[in-house]
Amino acid sequence: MDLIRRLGAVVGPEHVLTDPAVTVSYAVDWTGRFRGSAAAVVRPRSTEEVAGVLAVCNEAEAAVVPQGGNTGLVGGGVPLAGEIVLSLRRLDEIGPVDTLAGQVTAGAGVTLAGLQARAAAAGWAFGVDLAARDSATVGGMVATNAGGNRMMRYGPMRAQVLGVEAVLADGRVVSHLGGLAKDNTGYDLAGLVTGSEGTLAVVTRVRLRLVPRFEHRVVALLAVGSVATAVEATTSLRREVPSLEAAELFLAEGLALVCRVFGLPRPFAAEHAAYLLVECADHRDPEPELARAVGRLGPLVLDAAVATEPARRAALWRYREAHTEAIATLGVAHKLDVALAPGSLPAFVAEVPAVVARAAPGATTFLFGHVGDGNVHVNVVGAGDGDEVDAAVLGLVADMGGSISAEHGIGRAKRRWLHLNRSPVEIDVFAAIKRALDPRGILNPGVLLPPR
Ligand code: 2HG
Ligand code: ZN
Repeated sequence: MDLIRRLGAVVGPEHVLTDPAVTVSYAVDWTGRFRGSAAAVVRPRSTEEVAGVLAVCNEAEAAVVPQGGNTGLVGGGVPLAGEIVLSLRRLDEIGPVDTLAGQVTAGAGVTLAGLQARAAAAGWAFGVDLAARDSATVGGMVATNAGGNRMMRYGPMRAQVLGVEAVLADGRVVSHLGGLAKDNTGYDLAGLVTGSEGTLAVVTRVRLRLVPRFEHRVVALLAVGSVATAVEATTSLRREVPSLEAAELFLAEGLALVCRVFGLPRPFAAEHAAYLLVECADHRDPEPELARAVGRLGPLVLDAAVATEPARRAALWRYREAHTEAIATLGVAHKLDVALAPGSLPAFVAEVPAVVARAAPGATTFLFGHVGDGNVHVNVVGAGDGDEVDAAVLGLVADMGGSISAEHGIGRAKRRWLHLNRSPVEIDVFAAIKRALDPRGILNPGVLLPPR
């Protein structure tokens, strides 16, 4: 096929993969819910090669699905209809840390763990962290505006991005990597591309701000009697503990599953309804400050485990971070990543299981998430291939004034329900921006917006 030959001329024939036995892993998402096929997987090594690939695809009007570490959970990075996969993983160069500015420039294919290691070696840290750190890549995290578990302190990916280099659908390159903290010279293209899920441009390099690297950390796992208590405790800790950087929630059923699947010891002798995991970090030991604030919560806290030593801290985090993998052992999960105002969160969590049971009798619901951001991950297993459960849960979210996508994006999974959160005028504006940047509609068609 002429297109394949032309792509080979840009990146080298050995970086255009067409053998289905090889491309298959690029054509299915981590959960197994979104599965398709790729006409080819193209693996460029530089911005120039990405530009060449897109120019060829645009001319041929061939649809392109950009892909990073393929850790997305809404089907936004997998080809479902024989598209070309543009894998950015080989763009894995990371520049030296600018220690005076506290910034670094990273290629789209750099993993989050690689970025974190580079920052740490220079005495800095990166503000976003998430469980898929070893596979998730900077480009994908920018494209989805990833949130993660420190968002309450440092904001999402968008708050770390000072500039991007990106390739437009027609192969032209926009590059704004100067990293000036103050730069009001027109439209914020980096902000626009961040969170656009590969539909407006392909991010190739990013200028990122770094945050202080704290030597002292404390993690506490608090057992509480209800989600309402977890929300209330989180608010108190936010108000009283400036070093607080994470507040995560999980429930009795999720903990029992994690302990069973991974053979972990239960953290407490008794079972409790809800668990709040908090982490504080500072240049001086934050433990006394956290202990005082937890003490003031009094009888709201039914039991507590505290850790400062790294292995012990990681062991407490594992109860929360292992939820995703533990649930995956039960089957393909419908993943509904939603956000509610703190005042609505307890009622939402209480109502979801009944809503799920009506939509998919016999399905099992697990709820966990980033309570500090009002972000709950509703995971439903045993709901079959249909999307009745998605419709029911997202409808409830919208009725309660929440967001149908807190941090994972819209992708293909939630496109049908975008109207629950966005007005017809907003969706028109989205479509106009899409037409302006990608007039032939080759970039990630069917993701976020309806296909043309
Ligand atoms: C997390 O917070 C991730 O662990 C994954 O966002 C959530 O598996 C999920 O639903
Ligand atoms: Zn999450």
